Amino acid sequence: MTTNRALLIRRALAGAGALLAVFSSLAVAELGAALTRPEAGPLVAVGGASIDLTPAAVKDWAVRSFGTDDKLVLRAGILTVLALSAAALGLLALRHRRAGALGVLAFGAVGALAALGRPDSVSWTDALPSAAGALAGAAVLYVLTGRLTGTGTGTSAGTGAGAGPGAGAGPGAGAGPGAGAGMAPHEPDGRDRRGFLIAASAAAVASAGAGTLSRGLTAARTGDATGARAAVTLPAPGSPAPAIATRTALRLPGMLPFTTPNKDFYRVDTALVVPEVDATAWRLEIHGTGVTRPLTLTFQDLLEGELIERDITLACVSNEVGGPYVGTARWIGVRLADLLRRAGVRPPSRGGPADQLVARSVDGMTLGTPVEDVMDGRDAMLAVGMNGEPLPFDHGFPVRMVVPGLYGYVSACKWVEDIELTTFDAYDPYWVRRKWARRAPVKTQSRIDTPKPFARPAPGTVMVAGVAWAQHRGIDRVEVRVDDGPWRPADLAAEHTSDTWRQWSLAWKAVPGTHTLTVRATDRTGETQTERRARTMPDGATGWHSVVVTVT
Ligand SMILES: Nc1nc2c(c(=O)[nH]1)N[C@H]1C(S)=C(S)[C@@H](COP(=O)(O)O)O[C@H]1N2
Ligand SMILES: [Mo]
Repeated sequence: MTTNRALLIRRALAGAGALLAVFSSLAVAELGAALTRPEAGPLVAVGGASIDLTPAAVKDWAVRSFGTDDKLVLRAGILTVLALSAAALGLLALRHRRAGALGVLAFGAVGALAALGRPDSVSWTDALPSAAGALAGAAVLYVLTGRLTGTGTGTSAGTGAGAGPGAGAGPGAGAGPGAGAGMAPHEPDGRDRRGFLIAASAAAVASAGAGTLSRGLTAARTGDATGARAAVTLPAPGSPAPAIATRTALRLPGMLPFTTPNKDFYRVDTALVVPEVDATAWRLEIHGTGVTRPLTLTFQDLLEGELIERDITLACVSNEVGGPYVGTARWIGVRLADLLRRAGVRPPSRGGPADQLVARSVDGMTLGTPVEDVMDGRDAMLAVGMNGEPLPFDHGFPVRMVVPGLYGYVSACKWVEDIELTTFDAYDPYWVRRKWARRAPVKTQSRIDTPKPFARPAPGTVMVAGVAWAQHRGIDRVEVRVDDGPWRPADLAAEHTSDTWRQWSLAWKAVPGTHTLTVRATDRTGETQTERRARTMPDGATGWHSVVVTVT
């Protein structure tokens, strides 16, 4: 009974010790990362590697289910795996102390390899944070389990079996006068809980210190980047966007604003740490096949260029029918086609040898865009501003691409630092390697924003309203159907430009009962949205958006 209990306690302490070892190693590793490169920390590196290794379907599901919280969920998942492995390592260490410590080192090796394998890793030093963390964690586990197995060395303090909860009945309970002197022999069964607690507290305090320090360093770094961003003044664009007319932006209750505020703009990317690029050190290289004059541009070069300002609706290929990953912003930037011409690039239709433009971001993401689309006269740009301010960090500061009419994953590279002209045959960028389509023009879509699903409006006139988009083709017609009734034309708000979504509304005479409202749009090429349901993979969802409401 007592032995059983003692064993249980020892196991529990071993588990706790191993958890502490993991905590220490993460704290030390994150401190190392804060001192060198935040992206080289094990959580970020392993998280990033898992994102890259996750099958596209699962990733798509994660984006759909958790939205922008997908990264939080991933982090929680990694920590859970670590905690469970720690418990196992703790038990192992009770029997084989070295093996336990080696186990921690193995986890460190995973972190180090993940860090070195990241596409943005440029130096072997990226392995250092994980290595340092693993050594610290292994040492903590080794020392702590030593206290539990009686093989500990050095300054163990004590007798105190009585310190454990519920162990008061045994002989030698309570701290005798000799306790803490560091000379007392171990208990006969080799337990040294007091020594364990002292060592554990020391490790906990040191780790918490390391954690706090790394947070402080990260905050200081963020402060610098934020300061640099705040110091940016966007010049007035030479070619401003037309004002948004009141007949363009309906003001109906339940409808989203025509221009999506930055704080509400959807965010989809693989970055676990949002890159905080120092705009003053930023450079963009334009080079590759058919480039006769390679360019290196600074942020200042772009600001001093001819700036255009355009309202453009951006959509994600992972957006399901009726989904939220679409938004409209007022972008300021430099025409990408102008820069490409300066570099000597000709589009394929003029005999240029490159048909794909691969944009690469500071975090190693690659997106491939048809050169023809970028140079066909549309407002493809390197954007520096979003809704009147420099790009938010989340949305690509200092510079990102925006190309009207294409899904984000084939056009909208954030934190871009390199543009290479190549061919679709020669290179598959990130998402294409994960089975998404090479070319992905935005599909014509429409969405009911009000009433909300399962709303219970009163009978009488109910405003049905929403948005429709077919960037760069434009929306010509939106129709709404109640149950299986006839399609009725909705009232279209004025078109702002063919690159933006178009709002629509319909006054519906609602009669009691449960009804299904369905919407479909027709773009200016005359093509009506297909009813056929397609998944987001590989080139965007199709189907009609429906909302079920009960009129009472
Ligand atoms: N560097 C980088 N750029 C990126 C991505 C990314 O993961 N990394 N995601 C792309 C995708 S899939 C989309 S839909 C848009 C989203 O841009 P937003 O987050 O500003 O809305 O960015 C694109 N640009
Ligand atoms: Mo996307």
